[in-house]
Amino acid sequence: MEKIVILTGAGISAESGLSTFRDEGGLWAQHRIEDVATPEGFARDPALVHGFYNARRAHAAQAKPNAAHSALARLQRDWPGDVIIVTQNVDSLHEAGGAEDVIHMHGSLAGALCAACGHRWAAPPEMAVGEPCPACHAPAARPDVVWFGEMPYQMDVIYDHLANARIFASIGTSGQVYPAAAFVHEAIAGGARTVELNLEPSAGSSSFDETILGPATETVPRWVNKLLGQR
Ligand code: BV8
Repeated sequence: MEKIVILTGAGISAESGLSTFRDEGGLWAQHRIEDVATPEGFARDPALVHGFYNARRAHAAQAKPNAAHSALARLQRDWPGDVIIVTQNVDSLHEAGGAEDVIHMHGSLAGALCAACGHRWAAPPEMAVGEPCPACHAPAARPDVVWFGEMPYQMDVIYDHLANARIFASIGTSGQVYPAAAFVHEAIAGGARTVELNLEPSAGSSSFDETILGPATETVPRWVNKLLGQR
């Protein structure tokens, strides 16, 4: 049966009250990427970076999944084939909305990682500089997120899904960060039909067969109904 692969970005969580990166007043308007989303920035000022992620972890903990998150969970449940959700987001709203096996290619606020031994554990609400790793006790704990210049997670699994997708949908992403921004080309190479659902055209809109503009809480449930009704 047809496999659907869905890439999501910050725009799908915008209506849950979480800031996007590049919209007006977004996260990158408040902080320089180099300072808070690179390994060099973390080495230079770990307190600033922990503060940045502690604030986002607190906001994400208060946020509720919206109609777009739950519509994708419904698609996963009711579509006769596989529905793979790959998210660039580090919040857990897809899971809170009922989605399963979500691939967090840029990591997650819920995770902590030891930069010394690679051990992973559930992140506390607040992480502090020099926090010891529960496994090797080195003061090397960091948020388990993928910074610029670092390898996104599960890329081989993602490329395999893209090669076998019949439908590829990109939801709520500006298409400016790689390798995620190139997934549409992988999907096209595999013969998929491609659709973009976004508030405004993204950097990669011209590559898609179809672009559906509007807020995700309106466009995603309508798109899911069409797919399920159409079946
Ligand atoms: C890599 C961390 C090698 C977690 C993030 C030069 C030097 C060094 C590197 C590079 C370089 N040039 C290119 C690169 C690669 C670099 C890159 O792409 N840079 C860009 C800036 C040019 N990428 C990397 O370094 C990546 N690693 O390349 O490793 C490699 C290569 C190939 C294969 C394997 C390995 C690592 C990238 C990950 C960086 N980490 N975040 C965190 O803090 O969250 S990136 C950050 O941007 C988030 O992860 C976010 O998900 C991502 C993309 O942003 P969006 O989700 O798209 O959000 P944005 O605000 O941009 O857009 C929101 C969209 O939603 C808008 O279009 C808006 O219209 C829409 N919207 C708003 N409201 C709504 C809505 N849509 C619908 N409804 C609404 N209501």
